[in-house]
Amino acid sequence: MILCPICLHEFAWSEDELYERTPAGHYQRLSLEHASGARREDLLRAAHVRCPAPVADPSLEHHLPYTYVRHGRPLVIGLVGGPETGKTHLLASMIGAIEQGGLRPYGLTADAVDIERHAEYVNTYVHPLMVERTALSRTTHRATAEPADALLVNDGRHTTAVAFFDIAGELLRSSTHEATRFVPAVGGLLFVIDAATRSARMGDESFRAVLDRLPKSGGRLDIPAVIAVTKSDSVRFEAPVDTWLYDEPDRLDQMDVLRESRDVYAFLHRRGAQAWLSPYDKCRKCTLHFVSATGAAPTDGRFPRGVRPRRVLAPLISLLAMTGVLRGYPEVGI
Ligand SMILES: Nc1nc2c(ncn2[C@@H]2O[C@H](COP(=O)(O)OP(=O)(O)O)[C@@H](O)[C@H]2O)c(=O)[nH]1
Ligand SMILES: [Mg+2]
Ligand SMILES: [Zn+2]
Repeated sequence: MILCPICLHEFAWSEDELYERTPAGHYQRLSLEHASGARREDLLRAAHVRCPAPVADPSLEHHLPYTYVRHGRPLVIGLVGGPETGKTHLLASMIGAIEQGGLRPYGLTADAVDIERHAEYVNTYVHPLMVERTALSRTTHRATAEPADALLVNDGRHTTAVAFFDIAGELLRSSTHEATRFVPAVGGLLFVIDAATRSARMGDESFRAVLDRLPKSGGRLDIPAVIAVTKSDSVRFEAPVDTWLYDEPDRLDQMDVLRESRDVYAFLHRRGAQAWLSPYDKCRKCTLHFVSATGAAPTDGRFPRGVRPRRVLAPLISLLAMTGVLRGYPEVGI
């Protein structure tokens, strides 16, 4: 049985039903009947398996690479935070940074799980933000249980599908809404806090909605979590935010993550934002980060001087390390 990282449908698959992708982007049945040895391996590397989940519309049909199906379960990462905290911009900025090779310093490469869907995500979110310099409108946000994007992350030996879910905070309070279907499958949590907010009310609710729904042992959650304080550009003149934001190394090291976590904790604590720290209290493994998805606030829906993301991959790197996708990067204990 495998878990589809695109729709979270669980299904069994067999080698007799493989597909290949044509240059035009269609999928057709692939026969391995007369292939053996190296030729067979070659065909398998490019083969796909069709996800049998029923879809409302044929364009939603999707295929998973055989390389993924062979390697097991996806890592499902859920972005959690109240409305307008900056989740959608942060994710677009993270995927943009990955597209630009941001995982390479860690020895990781990334490919699309589904080429068409990834391209659609890039065209709808990443490109408008990074290239056209426009702020993403709320109307582009979908309220379904589909992940925003899914990538195959490879460390040279293992491939893991990493699926990102960006769900509107208000929907998380309902345990029956379609959009919250990802919650039980989640393997990593990315809690998003707006650096400029003073009120802890909404964030607290969406955080609690998720934290309450996940199984705990000894009162605590074993799912690794990160807290990303986004829009940190809006508090950039406050020490020590400035040093973290504008002094970004190519490759994070352990001590940096530890020191940054302490600084973010102190920053939130000082603002009386204890409610925001609940993931830190509830999750056994949790690191904290200052990030900026855009580098500045938009003016009339645009970023006239371009979008300059800061430290957007740090929370992801920490999650990949804590979940074991990124090996040889020992965990931080805070
Ligand atoms: N200053 C600043 N504004 C941001 C940043 N990221 C997002 N925003 C703005 O915050 C608002 C909400 O962002 P959005 O990603 O839609 O929030 P979501 O509802 O949590 O998905 C939008 O107006 C964005 O332009 C950032 O890093 N810095
Ligand atoms: Mg959003
Ligand atoms: Zn599926």
